[in-house]
Amino acid sequence: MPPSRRPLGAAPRTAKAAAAATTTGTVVAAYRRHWAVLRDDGALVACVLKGRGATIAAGDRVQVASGDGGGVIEHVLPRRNLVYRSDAHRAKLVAANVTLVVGVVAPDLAIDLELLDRWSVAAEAEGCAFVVCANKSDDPAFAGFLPRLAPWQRLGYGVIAMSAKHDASLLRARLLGEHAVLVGQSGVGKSTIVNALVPAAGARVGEVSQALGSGRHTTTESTLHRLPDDPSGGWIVDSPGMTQFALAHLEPSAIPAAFVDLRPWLGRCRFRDCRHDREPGCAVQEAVARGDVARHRVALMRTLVAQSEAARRPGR
Ligand SMILES: Nc1nc2c(ncn2[C@@H]2O[C@H](COP(=O)(O)OP(=O)(O)OP(=O)(O)O)[C@@H](O)[C@H]2O)c(=O)[nH]1
Ligand SMILES: [Mg+2]
Ligand SMILES: [Zn+2]
Repeated sequence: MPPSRRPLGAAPRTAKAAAAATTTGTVVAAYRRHWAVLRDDGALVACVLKGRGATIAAGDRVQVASGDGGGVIEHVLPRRNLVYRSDAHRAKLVAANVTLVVGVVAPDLAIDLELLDRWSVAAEAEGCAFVVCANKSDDPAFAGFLPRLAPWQRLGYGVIAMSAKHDASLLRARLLGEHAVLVGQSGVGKSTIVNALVPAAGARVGEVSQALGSGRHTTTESTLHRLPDDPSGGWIVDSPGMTQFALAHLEPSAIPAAFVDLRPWLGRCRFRDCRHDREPGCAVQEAVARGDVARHRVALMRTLVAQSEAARRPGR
């Protein structure tokens, strides 16, 4: 939808009009070289970027000038964080200014539960809360699936069991006032959840594509939706499904503290630069030996640190 236009080249008549030509807004979707921005006055405008090279993701706050038939992003306002995800081939921005990461899983798919660890680490590293959404509670396999999520509950993360097809109110209550992103493998129901929470979302779901005869319908870009009737301005980002979630972009030194269960032991090892492997006096390995920390969590931490260091090595 284009913003109100004035004839090309005509100067704004008053100082007030000049001020009105620039407004702030929130990026709702990012495409290759253009962005959909929801201006604070409620208008949705297609924008291009002034200059080049800026990183812009859904959730970014931007200063937008009215242009001919659209808008121009003049600059990106300072952001509190930027949630990334990556696979073996490339990194992808998920969203900016996030307060809550929602990891969605479902019983009917071969779910790689290590992804829950990776999502929670991504959330902790960006200063976000993390919650697990166990979707498709109407599926017969759900009763056998839910107990598998107990380890994340023990780490202190909430687990919300629900069926997006029937009732998303438990999740909605958790989302109020949050700037949330849904992450999860393809087909777990992220777009169905967004449709249940935001009736006007028009988020694309499997049924749509079936109706169109094109088989599965997969989300290809992150898209932000404002939660209706949330006076505190909550929003939710639907993101494309991914089977891998590499975190090579995280600072190696920041990774151990992103594991909530390791935090109490960090800084207590005999060596200040302890890698928590086989060093004598390693408080983390001692916690593993006592059964206070799961061995696979430390193994994942060390894998992520090694990958992050490898990605920073010169000549790569
Ligand atoms: N039984 C059941 N099916 C569901 C539920 N939620 C979603 N589905 C179905 O699961 C399939 C995938 O749903 P989507 O919402 O497209 O999944 P998605 O996570 O957005 O997938 P991608 O966009 O590929 O990442 C569709 O056929 C939905 O109808 C649920 O609560 N119960
Ligand atoms: Mg989807
Ligand atoms: Zn150690």
